Amino acid sequence: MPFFIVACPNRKRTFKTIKTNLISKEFLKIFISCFFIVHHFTKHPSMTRFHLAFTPFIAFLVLAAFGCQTEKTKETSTTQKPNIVIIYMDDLGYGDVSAYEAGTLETPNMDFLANGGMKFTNGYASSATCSPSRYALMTGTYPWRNKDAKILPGTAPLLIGTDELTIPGMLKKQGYATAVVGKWHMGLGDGQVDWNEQVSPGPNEVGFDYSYIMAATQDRVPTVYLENGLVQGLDPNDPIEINYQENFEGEPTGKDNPEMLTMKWHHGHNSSIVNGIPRIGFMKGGEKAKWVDEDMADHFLDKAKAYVQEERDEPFFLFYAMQQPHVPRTPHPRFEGKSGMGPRGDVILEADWCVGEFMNTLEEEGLLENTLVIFSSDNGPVLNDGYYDDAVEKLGDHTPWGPLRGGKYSLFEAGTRVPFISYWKGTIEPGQSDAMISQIDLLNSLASLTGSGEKSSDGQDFSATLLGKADQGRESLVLEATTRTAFRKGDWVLIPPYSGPAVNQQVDIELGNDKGFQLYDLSQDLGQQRNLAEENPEKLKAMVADFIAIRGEEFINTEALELK
Ligand SMILES: [Ca+2]
Repeated sequence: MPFFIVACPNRKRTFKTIKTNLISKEFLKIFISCFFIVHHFTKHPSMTRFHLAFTPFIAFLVLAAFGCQTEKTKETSTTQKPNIVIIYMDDLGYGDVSAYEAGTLETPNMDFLANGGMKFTNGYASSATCSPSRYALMTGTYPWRNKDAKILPGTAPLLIGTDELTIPGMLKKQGYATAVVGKWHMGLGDGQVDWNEQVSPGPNEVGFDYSYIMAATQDRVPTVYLENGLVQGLDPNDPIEINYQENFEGEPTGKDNPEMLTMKWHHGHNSSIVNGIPRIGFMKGGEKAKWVDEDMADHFLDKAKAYVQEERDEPFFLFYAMQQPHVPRTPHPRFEGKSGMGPRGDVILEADWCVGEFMNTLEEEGLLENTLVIFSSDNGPVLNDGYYDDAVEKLGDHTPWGPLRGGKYSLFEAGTRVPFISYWKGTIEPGQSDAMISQIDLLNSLASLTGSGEKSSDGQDFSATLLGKADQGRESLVLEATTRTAFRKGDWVLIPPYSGPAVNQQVDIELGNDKGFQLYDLSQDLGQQRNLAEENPEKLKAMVADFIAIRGEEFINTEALELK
């Protein structure tokens, strides 16, 4: 056996293949065939001694060659179905990646993906907020088609129907092992969750074989990890209770107990206190199960790496949903102060390091040339998002929104246009694409890439564009921000009139609200400073008609943004 291990390339896999062959009927058939072939060619009297001594050995040699060949065939078929990883950031802006906007913050590992793969300059999240973007990414469906796709509390029921088409569900049918590690925020259960029992339905019911998640966000309760629906480290004698309406008697809150806080709240975020940080929502019990905020990045990274190591021999899909740089920004002490920009900059450096570590793992496992990595963010950047954490004060010259207007929550470009990168060593030639592409296109593109016939009706297949083999992109795209929608077609952007403030003062972001129509030509005015609606009525009329043809008249039904 050692001979065959040495004789074949890729020792670990070959060993596994031959072991499998040894117990298979196929092996016996091949061995018997080899024996008789060798027997036939060596039965001449002059070969008798050779015949007796070496026939079984030669037969085994032929078999070993066949074993290698089988392995090659297996690897070829694996090549046809690459591993797929989506690295998904939370609130990372277009200008936060230095490959997009060279500036004061350096992100060498994200840059490695951007400069070694296809860097999209017109890549979009479907929404300017978390839950709707995640829903759209998973299902390939516009979030405004699902009335529940809003920023969800930690007690929200599962946003995705268990019979709905999803990326992991589709890939599972294509033979993939599927997993999510990190931030979920797409709801769990049926609305009446008992966190002390198996929480279901959740990721495992919409296509993920394995899930290791935080339920909602780092600033919302419950502040615990769930593995396949079970809260980790839970002491049955200290059950968890969650309520988003009212506090539990005698429990301290950020509002009433400022002396207990290590991080001060700016708006909202003044309910239960966990690890000195006031959160959204009330929680009681589950002390031993509570996460350590500063360890979260390392914790998710370890789980993501372990999954890759575990599944290295089969095609896998991993949705690695990192929590940075969403609030509360709690860098591990290794990264504290490293950016000079306060915790927001520090956690971006931490996230960048995680990206590097994760890519190193792919390389160490020999998977880099057989893994498509998509890197993106769920929405645009925000500085003060509810805590005093120096994000505004220490920003300096850094521009998280790059050359774009607005940010998280906004209908302007910085709300939804995000870093969007496809990387596949040896397959994707490094380059830049200006093709318009949305995260809702990933389902259809990945389906096409893996030979699945399934597709969503809102998404499009841009597999060739993702691989840098075509420059075709979307003709048009509906953008969403807290129930309001805008429309991009070609280089033009239409923002319909919406009531509400032009600027949300709490986060200091221009939301895109205006009494009249706004029309921008991005080819001339990327920063959306010049509204052409009045001087270009023909274009406005055409854009409104095209928008309504997709979105329908109900685009006027919106809800005001309420930050908690
Ligand atoms: Ca987000």
